[in-house]
Amino acid sequence: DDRDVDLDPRFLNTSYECLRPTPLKSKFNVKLVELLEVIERARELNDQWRNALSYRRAIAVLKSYPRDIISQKEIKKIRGIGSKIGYQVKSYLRTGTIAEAEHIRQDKRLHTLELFASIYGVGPKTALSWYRKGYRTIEDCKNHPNLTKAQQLGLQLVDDLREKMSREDVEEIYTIIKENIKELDPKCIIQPVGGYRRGKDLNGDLDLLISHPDEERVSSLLNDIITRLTEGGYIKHLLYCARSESRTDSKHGIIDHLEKCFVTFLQPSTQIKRQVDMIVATQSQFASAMVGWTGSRQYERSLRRYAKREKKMVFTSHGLFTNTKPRKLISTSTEREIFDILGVPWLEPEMRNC
Ligand code: DGT
Ligand code: MG
Repeated sequence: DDRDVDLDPRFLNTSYECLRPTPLKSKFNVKLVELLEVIERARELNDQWRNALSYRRAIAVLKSYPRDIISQKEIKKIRGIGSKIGYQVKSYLRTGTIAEAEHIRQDKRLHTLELFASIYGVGPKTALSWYRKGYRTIEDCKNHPNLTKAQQLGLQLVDDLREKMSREDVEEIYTIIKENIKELDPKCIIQPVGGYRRGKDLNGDLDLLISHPDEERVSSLLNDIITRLTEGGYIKHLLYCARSESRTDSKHGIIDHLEKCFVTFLQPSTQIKRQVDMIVATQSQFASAMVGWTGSRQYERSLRRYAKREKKMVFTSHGLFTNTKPRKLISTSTEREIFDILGVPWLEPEMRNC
C-alpha cells in the first residue's frame, strides 16, 4: 500500500516529543505500539540503550499520531521512525504482527532477565551478568556472594515491590502521608507527581513532591516526616536517601540537587510494602521539580534536549538556568511559566506520556 497522506507538520519537522501531546493510551496504532514496546524492553534488557531509545522515540510518535498508520509512504515521511524500525512497521502493515516481537514473548532468557531486573537495586547490566553466571531463579540471586545493600533489600522485598499499585492503592497511601505531614506542619505543600499524576492505572511507586514556604524549614522537613511515619508504623525501610547536593545518574542523564528519600511504606488495607519516593524542594525550586518529576522519562529527555539545543537554556528538576558560565537561575514560580519561557506548548500531565 503506498497511499500518500498529508502529514501534520508536527510529525514532519520535529523529533521533540515535548512539542506534541502524547496520551497514555491512544485510540490509534494500539497493537503496533504494544509490539514495538516488547522489542524496546528486550533491547533494554540486553543493555542496548541507544537502540532501545530509537524504539522509544518511534513508539512516542505512534502514540501521539492522530490516526492509524496505513501506508509505507507515510512511515517514510514521519520524523523519528528510521529505516530499521520502518521495516518492522512495514511487515506489521503486511502481516498484522512483528515476528521478532512474537519470538521475544516466548524467550525464556528474556523472561529471566525481566525477573532479575525487577529486583530493586538490579538493573539490566547486573541482570545480564547474573544470567551469564548461570543464575535462573530469585533463590540463585540470593546466593550471590557480594550483593550490595540495595540488592539485599531488593531481594528481601521482591514479592512486595513487584506488585503494581492501582490508583486506589496510591490514593490510600497518599491520604495517610498527607494527613501525617499536615499534622506535623499545616503549612507544608504536598503534590503527587510521577506516573500517578500522568493518569497511569498501574504504578510502580508513588512519587511525592513536598515543599514549605519557609526555606529554613525545608532542610529539616524530610527527616521529621520520615521519623513520624516510621514511628507510626508505616515506613519499614529506607531504600535510598540523598542530601540536597549534586548527583548525576549517567544512564538517564539525570542531574538533580533535590533532597530525597525512597522508602517502603506498609499499605494498611493490603499489608503490602510499597515504594514511596519523597522529594523535597524549596518554593523557588518547586515549579521545576513539578515538571521534572512528573515525567515521563522520555518527555523529560526531550524537554532537556529542546531547552539546550533550541533555547540555550538548561532545564533541571531544581531549576531553569541560562546555558552560560556561570549558569544563571531563571526564576519561575509555576509550571506554566516554565513552559512559556521555554516556548513549548502547555501539555496537561496526562498528555506527557511519551
Ligand atoms: P512508575 O514506574 O510507575 O513509577 O512510573 P513513573 O513514570 O512514575 O516513573 P518513576 O517513578 O521512575 O519516575 C517519575 C518521574 O520522575 C520520571 O518520569 C522521571 C523523574 N525521575 C525519576 N528518578 C529521578 C531522579 O533521580 N532525578 C530526577 N530529576 N528525576 C527523576
Ligand atoms: Mg513513579
